[in-house]
Amino acid sequence: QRRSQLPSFAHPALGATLALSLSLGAQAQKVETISIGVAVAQTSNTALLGQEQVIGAKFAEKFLNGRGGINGTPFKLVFQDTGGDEAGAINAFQNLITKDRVLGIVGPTLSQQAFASDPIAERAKVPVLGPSNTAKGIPQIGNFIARVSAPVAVVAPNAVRQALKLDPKIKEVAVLYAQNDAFSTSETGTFQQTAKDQGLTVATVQKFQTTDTDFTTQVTAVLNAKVDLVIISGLAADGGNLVKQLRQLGYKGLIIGGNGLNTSNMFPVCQKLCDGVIIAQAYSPAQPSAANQVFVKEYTAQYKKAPPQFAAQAYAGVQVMVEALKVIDRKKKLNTWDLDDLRAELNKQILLGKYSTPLGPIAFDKEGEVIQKEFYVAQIRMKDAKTGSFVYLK
Ligand code: 1QQ
Repeated sequence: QRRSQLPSFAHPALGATLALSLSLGAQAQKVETISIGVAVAQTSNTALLGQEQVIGAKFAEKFLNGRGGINGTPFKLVFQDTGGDEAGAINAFQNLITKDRVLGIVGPTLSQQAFASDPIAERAKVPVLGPSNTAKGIPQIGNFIARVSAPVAVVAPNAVRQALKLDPKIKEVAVLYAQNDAFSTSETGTFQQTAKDQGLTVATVQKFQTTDTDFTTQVTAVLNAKVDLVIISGLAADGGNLVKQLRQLGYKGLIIGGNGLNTSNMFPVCQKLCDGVIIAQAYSPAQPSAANQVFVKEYTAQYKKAPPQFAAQAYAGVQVMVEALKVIDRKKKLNTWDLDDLRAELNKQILLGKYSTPLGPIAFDKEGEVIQKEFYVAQIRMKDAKTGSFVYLK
């Protein structure tokens, strides 16, 4: 009962006056540095995914500033670690909005976090680009929320179709998902529907938690169901352990991993037993656009490996913000704007633009959903316990 804790003089009208004058005070803020916030997981198990986003964003900062930044003025990325949970994402967003005064935010890592933190940016009228939020319903959180990460509904079915291409005899499927994660519950819905649409029988559906480490119960159920395909929607640590335990206990068939398993940072978890896992991709280093080919060339020169999906998407998120800011700056120099107005203008411009990114040409619909054409499927190939790669399938 918050209301009863208010001091007796706190009349609602007084509260409104106070809030108004505070927001007027904030509006007087001019834009001094061109700061873009990056709120991704740098710690916790979610950092297995977030680390690649940090690399992709930092690469964008260096690469795009090297090519003139915002019409000759460099921009700055401000990183705030979200950790792996909702509270961490909320805290990172609040810091970026009120302390760092960023123009827009690329983040957070998980859809589970986005459903908690994006409403904060929406209320503050700060544009957000989700770099990896793929659950159903993300752009619909609000007018200031868009994403460069194509939704599970369009990405995930590609993995099932590819599995059937590799083995047309597949009939029975086991589906497993992390029930405490919004992305995983969204993705498993798509996987289960796609399996049925492809004429497959979902023989068993098993649930787990992203914090689980022992999957004996679920693996036993999968083995008893005698399936020829296993489809996992979880995150990297739990997903990797699940793959490992499926193989250790004797499962021999194909495994599809969802987007949460889409990182080589999972290799230390399942090691050689990661081999063969099929994962749909919203990015390919082979995408032939000039924007992607120069990105791949310079990224590979710097990191000695091809860019992974999460790095490419984080790069694209920063790139979209930068290109939208360039357009605005050409009409009215960024340092002459007031912060609130520029944030609102940036949001408008993001949605209006068309962008040549490493993901291929992208744009946004009026809700902020990414419009992207090309998707791919890759398969993990382990050379030994430590080293492996994602091999793109035809
Ligand atoms: C989401 C995801 C994650 C697995 C990406 C890191 O797709 O949470 O929406």
